[in-house]
Amino acid sequence: MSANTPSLDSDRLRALDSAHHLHPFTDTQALRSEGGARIITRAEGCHLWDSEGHRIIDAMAGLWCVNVGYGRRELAEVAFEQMLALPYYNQFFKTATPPTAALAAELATILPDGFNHLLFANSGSEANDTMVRLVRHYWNLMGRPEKKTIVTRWNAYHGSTVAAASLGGMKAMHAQADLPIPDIEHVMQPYWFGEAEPGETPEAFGLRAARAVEERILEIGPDRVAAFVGEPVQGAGGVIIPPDSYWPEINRICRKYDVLLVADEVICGFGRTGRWFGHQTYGIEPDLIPMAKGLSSGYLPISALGVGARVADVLIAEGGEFFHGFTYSGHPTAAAVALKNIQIIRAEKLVERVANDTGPYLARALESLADHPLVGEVRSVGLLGAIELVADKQTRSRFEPFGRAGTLCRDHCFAQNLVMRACGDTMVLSPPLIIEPGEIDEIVRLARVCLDRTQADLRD
Ligand code: PXG
Repeated sequence: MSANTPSLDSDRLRALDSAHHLHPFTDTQALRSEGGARIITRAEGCHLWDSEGHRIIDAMAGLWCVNVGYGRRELAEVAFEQMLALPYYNQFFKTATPPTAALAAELATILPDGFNHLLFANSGSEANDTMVRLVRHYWNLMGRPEKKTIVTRWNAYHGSTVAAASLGGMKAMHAQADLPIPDIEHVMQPYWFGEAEPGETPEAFGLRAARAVEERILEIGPDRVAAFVGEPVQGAGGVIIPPDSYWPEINRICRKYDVLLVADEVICGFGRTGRWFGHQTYGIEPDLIPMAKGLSSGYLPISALGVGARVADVLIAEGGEFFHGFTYSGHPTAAAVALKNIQIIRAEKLVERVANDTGPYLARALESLADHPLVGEVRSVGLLGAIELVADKQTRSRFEPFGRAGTLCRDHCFAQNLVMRACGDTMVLSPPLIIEPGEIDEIVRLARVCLDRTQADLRD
């Protein structure tokens, strides 16, 4: 427990938390009835410790974000130094701060050609809101104000603000807040395992899913479509890895109808797929790139929107003042941490390590679970993995009610001190990029125990 945390015992902490804290994406009543939250007190590398002293392996890197692993002194030191020198200053009104300028320049070196400009924000949701505002502003500047509709996918996740939740395709989120906002439309996702017709190859399915975008553009009218937004690999939707045919066809369609292409790199960025960015893994040619999470490995909140030349040139030459920004846009302490984080990723060759070593190792390790009776498919790219839980391996039918198998499995993981997420009946993992083969073995060994126990529960 840190020096600043009052030394309360875990039961007292849990009671206070239950009494006062409304957690994100949480049924408070259910959490209370289950005895409250698990309290995480420290972490090192790929492991967490809770207030009861359990050592937990974190196969999710927090929430897909702690790319360089926990316990990095260099990041703490850089934050400390920056806080002493200049904890905060804004970037409005003709001022800049050294770490923020340096971070923008550093990002321009790792982004693709033409991406020389960044807008900063504090979360992935804010980066996506910024993107929506910029897309609308761009088409207005182009003298095409009717080009307003943004096409996205069902089961995508782009954040929790009004615009970001609207872009996302999570129906439960829409239902609670009367979303989506106007001018956002959803099409099918490239989820071969879940949505392909019997006998349909991944390649044919990928083309069909991409052409759903084209059909929608034609229905709306190309003159009214502003942008298509997608995660290179859908993360929170269940690590949906698109067939190879999907993204090249999306590139073609977006170019053909003059639709901006946005690659939401909030999860895929900063080495997760074995390249610096997921769009490089899939040959996506984006115009705008929202990023967050791995940008600072979650050590401080910071996000950015990479703006490609097509939009940046118009914005700068013709846009005048862009009336947008947050108090903490380009926060100098967060920027200093992000810059150091990128230097660590570079120095330790973590991207190359994911591509050549740990990514292939994870793929082989997951493959060893494919024979399990509950497992319908395993898939991975880089250090993003998924295990599909099914009632029948041949027909891919699911257990009823949908989501129960995933919840049971996740609870067994919890009890085994393994953090793995359940997205419906898909177990997903996204460990820190510093993970060692032995730790991948530990995850897969524990996962098998959890699958066995889940199967036993489902039989009862
Ligand atoms: N885009 C993508 C692709 C994301 O995964 C966001 C935007 C929003 O980022 P912020 O920083 O506003 O949360 C995300 C966030 C989960 C989970 O349970 C996933 C996210 C956030 C919280 C939980 O899988 N992704």
